[in-house]
Amino acid sequence: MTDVQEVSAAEETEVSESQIAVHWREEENYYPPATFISQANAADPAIFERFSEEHFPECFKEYADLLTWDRYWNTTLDTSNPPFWKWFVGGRLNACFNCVDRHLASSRDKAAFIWVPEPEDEETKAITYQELYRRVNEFAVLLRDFGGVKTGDRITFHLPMVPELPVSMFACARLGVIHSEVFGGFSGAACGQRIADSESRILVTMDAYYRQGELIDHKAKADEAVEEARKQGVEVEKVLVWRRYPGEYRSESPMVDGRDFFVDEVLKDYHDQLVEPVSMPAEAPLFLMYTSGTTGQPKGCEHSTGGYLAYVAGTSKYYQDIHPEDTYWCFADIGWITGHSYIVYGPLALGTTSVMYEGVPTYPDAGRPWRIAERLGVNIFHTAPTTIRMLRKLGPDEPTKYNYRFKHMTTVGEPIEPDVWRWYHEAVGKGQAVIVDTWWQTENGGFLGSTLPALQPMKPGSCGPGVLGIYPVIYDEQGEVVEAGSGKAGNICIRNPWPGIFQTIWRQDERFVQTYYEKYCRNKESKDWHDWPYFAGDGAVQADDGYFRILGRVDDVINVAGHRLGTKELESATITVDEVAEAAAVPVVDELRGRAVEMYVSLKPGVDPSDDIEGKVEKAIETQIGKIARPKSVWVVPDMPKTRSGKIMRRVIAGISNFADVGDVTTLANPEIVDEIREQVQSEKMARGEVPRELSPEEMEEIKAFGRAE
Ligand code: 6R9
Repeated sequence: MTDVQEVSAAEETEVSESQIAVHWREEENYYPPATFISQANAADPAIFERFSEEHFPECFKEYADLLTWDRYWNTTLDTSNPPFWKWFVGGRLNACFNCVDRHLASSRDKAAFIWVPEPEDEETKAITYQELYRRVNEFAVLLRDFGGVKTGDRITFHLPMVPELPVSMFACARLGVIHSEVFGGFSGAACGQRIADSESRILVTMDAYYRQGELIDHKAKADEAVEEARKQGVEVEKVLVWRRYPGEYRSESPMVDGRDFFVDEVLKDYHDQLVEPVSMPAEAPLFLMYTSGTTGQPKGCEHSTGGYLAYVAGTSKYYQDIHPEDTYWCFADIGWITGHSYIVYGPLALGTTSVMYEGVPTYPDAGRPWRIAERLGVNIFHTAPTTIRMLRKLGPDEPTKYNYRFKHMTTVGEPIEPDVWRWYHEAVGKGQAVIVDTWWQTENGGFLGSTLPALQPMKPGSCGPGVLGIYPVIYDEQGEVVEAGSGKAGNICIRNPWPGIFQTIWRQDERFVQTYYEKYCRNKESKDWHDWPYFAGDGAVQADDGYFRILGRVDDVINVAGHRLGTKELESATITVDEVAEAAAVPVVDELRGRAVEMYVSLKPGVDPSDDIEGKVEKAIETQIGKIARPKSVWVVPDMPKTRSGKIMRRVIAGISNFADVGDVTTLANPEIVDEIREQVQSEKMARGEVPRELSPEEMEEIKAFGRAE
């Protein structure tokens, strides 16, 4: 078929806007080994009945009962002001007490955190529950007496992956102060904006930290942050600076007299002091976590104390299969929701040992994670597809060289290509570990979609069904249910409230309702939760067996001549080419077809770019998806622009492909790659005479909105 014939064929096909063509083949099931099942926290299928819809919302008592309450609640779920759901109303508790104090009696000398610095010759530090208790108390007293904060105030942290971060979090939680951690890799300006939005008067930061073998000067960003916040009308009174090496200042940035203080110096005044945990209402906010939408300012997702903590404790127990004696390593950054829920609050609520690593996965080489796992006896491992791809790319055979054994592994953050999943299973998991592919969002507190590891088989590329007590549904644009097994995609929604759901966007109730509930609300007057499905903003398809395959953000769809193609399926097809390590699909404005696809690929080490690869990628897409999806160009680039949580910034490369503005790149993990790719792609396009016409304002908006990541 010629292009023109394809276009008319496509026009004849009726494709509703919510339906993304889904071309994936069904993958085979994998079953958990008997050794896993025999020890699993959730091994009895009766659990499904306990969490069935007829037992909602009382089923979540099981999660709340994992916590120690100062006062038990009287109403499990209050729906009187939809969609501002309140969980465990009347209950009181303290999150710090639940994660620290209550473990002292049985586990005083057990490691709460094991911290691995990036430099391999620096000593790994174990912080016992007793030590954590002492450090949290001292810092809490400092915040109260020196910082002058009180219950309900906000404090912004701009901290890297160091033990001082959870210490600071728990200190706030102890006082009922709301913490807002800004990912350490973000710019000073990004931090300042979040300080202003949350009206924090105190910024907690660090002088320096290691990344990729380099001691990064971090304090400099605090000055920019304070400046930006001031521009936005908020004055930071104190900047509290932890030091990577207490007593030694490793930043070039001068300390501002009367504003900046070294925490290790001020702490001397609070040596061994204790403060009682403040008993907080279940629905008091515990923290803010900022996330970006496609438009507008970042949203401060406000998470509750009781509902959130119950939800992360419950899901850590059943889905992470954490037992107190496990050594659990979630290889994510605490500056991301995954780290809050599944490095800090969930695992510590269960009293386990949580491993924290300061640096990058491949420093000094791709064997690093496996050396850490072997040395510390890690048996539960949790990371993101981007890390898995990187480790596969740089050291496909490294895991076999180390003698560790994982019983359980997690992937989170992005759809994982089945090919990558299989490497994770075979090479990293040595064919013996169960895998959970957990789908959820910053807004959600904890997992929404996953298999229950001992009771449901795994299927590469699919997260599984809704987790216990979560009832997902796929709607089309008209609000009609898209049936499982229909092969059609649509918008995945959650029909019911759950304890981990965020309470609102900080100080933006209207935006909260509009973004997440307006689309499918059946009756705005209704106080019945059934009328208020939660709109997640992800496209998904549900197979016959009830498993969901997440296609990515609904904005990540490329409409080629009326065919809506999910970026993820294009990328999955591309990654089946042997030489390819990572792939990203973006739209380019195309006179004939409206939009055309451009693929960006990075190659495995040792593979040289060649025309050959371009051909192979085209062929893979043609055979696995169809001619309509054939990319207009395939660009072999050294690396993809990524957020610090590893999500590929498709809007940046879409901007490059369309000769449009790439927007703010200051929060990228690797901003330097942007110019490099732009130079490469645009000069080649100019040489080929492929410079697109000037985009209309609407097209500009579309390109800018492409993808969700910051
Ligand atoms: C936890 C986290 C949320 C978005 C979400 C979706 C994507 C997350 C996924 C996944 C496919 C998974 N996502 N987990 N897609 N499979 N297992 O990542 O939160 O940073 O807010 O991102 O990430 O598109 O909507 P957050």
